[in-house]
Amino acid sequence: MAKPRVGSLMSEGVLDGRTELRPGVGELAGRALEVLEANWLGHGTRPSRLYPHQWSWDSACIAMGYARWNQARAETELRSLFAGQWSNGLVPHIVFAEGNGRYFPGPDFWQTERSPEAPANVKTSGIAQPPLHATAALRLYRLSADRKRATAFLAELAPKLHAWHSYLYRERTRSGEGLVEIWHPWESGMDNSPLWDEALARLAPTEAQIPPYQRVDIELADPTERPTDAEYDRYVYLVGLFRELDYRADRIQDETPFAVQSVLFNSLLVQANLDLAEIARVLGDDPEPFEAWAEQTAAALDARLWSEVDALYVDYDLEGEAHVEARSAAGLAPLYAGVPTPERAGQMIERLAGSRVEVGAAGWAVTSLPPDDPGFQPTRYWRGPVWPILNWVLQRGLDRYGYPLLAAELRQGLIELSRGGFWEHYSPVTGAGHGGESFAWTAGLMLDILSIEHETKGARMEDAEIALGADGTSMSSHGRRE
Ligand code: 2M8
Repeated sequence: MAKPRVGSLMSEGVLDGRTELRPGVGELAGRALEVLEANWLGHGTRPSRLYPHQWSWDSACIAMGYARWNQARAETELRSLFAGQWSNGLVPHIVFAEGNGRYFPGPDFWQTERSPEAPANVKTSGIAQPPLHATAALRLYRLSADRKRATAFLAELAPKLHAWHSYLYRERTRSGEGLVEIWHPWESGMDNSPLWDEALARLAPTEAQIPPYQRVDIELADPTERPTDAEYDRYVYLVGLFRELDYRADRIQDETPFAVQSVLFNSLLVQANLDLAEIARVLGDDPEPFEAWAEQTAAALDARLWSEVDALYVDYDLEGEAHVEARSAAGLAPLYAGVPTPERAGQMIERLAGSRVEVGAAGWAVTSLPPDDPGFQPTRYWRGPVWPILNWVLQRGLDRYGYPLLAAELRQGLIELSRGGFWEHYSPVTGAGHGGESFAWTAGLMLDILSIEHETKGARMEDAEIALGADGTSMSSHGRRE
């Protein structure tokens, strides 16, 4: 199958007028900041109209995006997310902004008050999302205009990050091997990826086992781009089960019919541990425990999840007692964390999980499912579209292993796509945006991509409308200071 080319469609003007704007880098950053501003809830940032609360890994990416531009806002973003942290250390995947917009499942469905470990004054979900938070906090420190202030913020956040990682190692590993497990597809961040199909197919809940519910997402978004009802039944069934178990981690681990060691989740955790070790060094604390976690998880990824045939790391289904059959660019994530040997890295980069598509004249990106996979659907959620986070992870990995040209081309692909707007995801066939529009997560990652471009190429980032204040505050294109 020929690789789809986005660029030709763009240059021929087949796509709508949005792509004709071709703003300069500074203007792109300004637009990204406007998207963040439009999604600001007063204490944290919602991903988009479709997701009217604070999401865990979205917020980490948003804070990272703000790092160069608005130190105060980045701190507030993380502080607000961690206000929802449970006493056992769990950072929940949603911190609800009550009374704000419609979303299912909301706090009434989660009923996390059943757990004495849930915070009393903040409503949250009861499951996790990938751990990017220490990485965001360190990035914030490194890009800060005001180092003293940034150090104080690190000191405030470090114990919470420590508690979060402790939770993962204490409650989410088995037999001390160092790979953490997810108990719900939502915990992977890649909700309806084919990676979970086999494990979900085994669940087959009866009607009586599925608590009554009504989807909101398909009222607000195109149902052909969203997960199916059969998938939602299983998502809801699992939440119902965790709710019945009062969110007790020990009981869930014993009883959950869905438990997977995710390559992406564990890779992000390895790097987050390394970043936590660095934070400890900055604060004059002992980095060793975090380095030990990083080493343990990296070694387990390498020993247990590498597939020589595919030149890729593959997830492990603990309930099915088998490696997951589906392949996705998420399996390249260990590059990001420095896990593979240079030789393995070379093999991975040569194949790129078969997921590479060209974007524009000089860019490319990876899709969420290889275009030649029979299940590839270019606009259905995690079953084909180009997703910014997977590409952000990969470009970091390429730089890390000494492939700066490839990394720069990948960033170029993302920049090209973002010129058509900050969408939740993009069709690898047409380059058009899909899912939620004016998406904060995408805007946050683009700001970080532009920062990396600045660091690696010295690209001009200054824009008449965006001036970084000497006090570490920034002026947005609205002319407002924070
Ligand atoms: C998507 O997930 C939520 C559930 O958490 C949903 O579909 O309702 C995923 O893409 C997830 O990774 C993301 O964090 C969230 C908000 O952007 O949306």
